[in-house]
Amino acid sequence: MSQRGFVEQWQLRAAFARSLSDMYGTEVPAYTTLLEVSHEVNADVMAADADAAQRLGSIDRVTAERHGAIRLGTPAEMQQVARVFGAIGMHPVGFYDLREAATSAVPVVSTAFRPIEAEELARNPFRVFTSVITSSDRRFFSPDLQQRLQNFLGRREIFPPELLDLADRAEAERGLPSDEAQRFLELATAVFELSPEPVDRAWYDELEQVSAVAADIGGVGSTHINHLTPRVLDIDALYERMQARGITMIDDIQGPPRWEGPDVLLRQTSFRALAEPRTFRMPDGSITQDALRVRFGEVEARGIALTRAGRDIYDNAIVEAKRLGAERGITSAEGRQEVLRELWRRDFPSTEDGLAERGLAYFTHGVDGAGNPTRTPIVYEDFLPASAAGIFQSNLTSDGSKDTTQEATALDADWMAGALGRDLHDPFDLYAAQESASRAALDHRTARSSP
Ligand code: OOG
Ligand code: NI
Repeated sequence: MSQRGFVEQWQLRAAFARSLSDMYGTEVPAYTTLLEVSHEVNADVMAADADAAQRLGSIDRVTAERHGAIRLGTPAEMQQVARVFGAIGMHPVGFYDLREAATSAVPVVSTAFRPIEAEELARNPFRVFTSVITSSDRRFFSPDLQQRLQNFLGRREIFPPELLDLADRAEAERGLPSDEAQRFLELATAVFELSPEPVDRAWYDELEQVSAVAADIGGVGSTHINHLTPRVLDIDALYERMQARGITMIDDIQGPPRWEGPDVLLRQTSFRALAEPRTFRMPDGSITQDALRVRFGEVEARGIALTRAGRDIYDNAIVEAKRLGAERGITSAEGRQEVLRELWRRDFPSTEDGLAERGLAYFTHGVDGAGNPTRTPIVYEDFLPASAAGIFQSNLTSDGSKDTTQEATALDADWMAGALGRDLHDPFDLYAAQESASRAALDHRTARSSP
């Protein structure tokens, strides 16, 4: 029970997710359509079979579930955002190198902030995919451009000191008194609003030559939420209904195919980035109106978390599907789904039992009311680099440029942990710990109840 007038971390997290969602809905009206259609689809899936629909999380959790995506400029900004997320019980998990996963120029590396304990995820699973520009990577930025980019980024202040102070208090005290909680929510939401400040046209365009993502991050004096993604229980139905409402979707649903066996990992799709009015300062000092297309609307369906062995099968299947698709001259999204289904039928067991027996997925173990053993799949809480790259790319207006004769800067999970000044959790370790905790609790129970 929360003490009167004190807002606990999970309540702050849930309130922040709602506040961002309300703000983003006023900025991007198509997002509101996406939410409406998601609710319709989820209601239909629930009506058809409520138990099956809630196999991977209660409908309350799924309805409130969102992930955000943000893009930052420097290790210092990453460290600050980690304090803001730390305040609301979200911790950095996983390292994603989109420079390698993307074929067009996407000069970022990323992590995801999210709750890491099962109870916290059940209370509110809000997560944010957080990327930082790799300004030291010579394939994208010359020494001169790197210097100017770093100077520009070094001058901006994204997180006001008052917000960071409140964040540190909330993290230390595991929540905030309600007045301070309110202030924290206001300040934190404002950080991710689209700024009306004029954008320096020449600087933005120079960065856009390198990469639209670089311009979106380093071409402006603030940051903004790029997308906010609801979870649906039937992503194919959602895709069709969005198209029927006249909203243009990207060609594919990324990730695993729709098939008759268990859903694993994550399936995602998005509507195309929309033209949004922005103000520019031209080289002659005049102010003009134009539009930018950087923000899009994404939606996702979640499946069972795979072990490393399961993940290897997944990664190989995605690569092989690409190769087969090219070899067979396949050009349609449905054709690509067919190839994936063929590989899934070949490589993945068609039942949860099969996944468990072959050690390909994570489950918790328990007993039901009658003392019979039960096994419940653990839902995948993370992201997929190939899908993330696909989503980034399908929404870029140009490929940008990447000088592949240059050496890549080595940036890895350790670099990310150093930038954040915090431990970076490994997603596989978290799922494995959850599985073994459930086994330990079960052994304990069995030991107690045996004579
Ligand atoms: C992040 C793209 C990745 C996902 O769901 O995989 C992502 C971005 O566009 O900033 O959000
Ligand atoms: Ni996303």
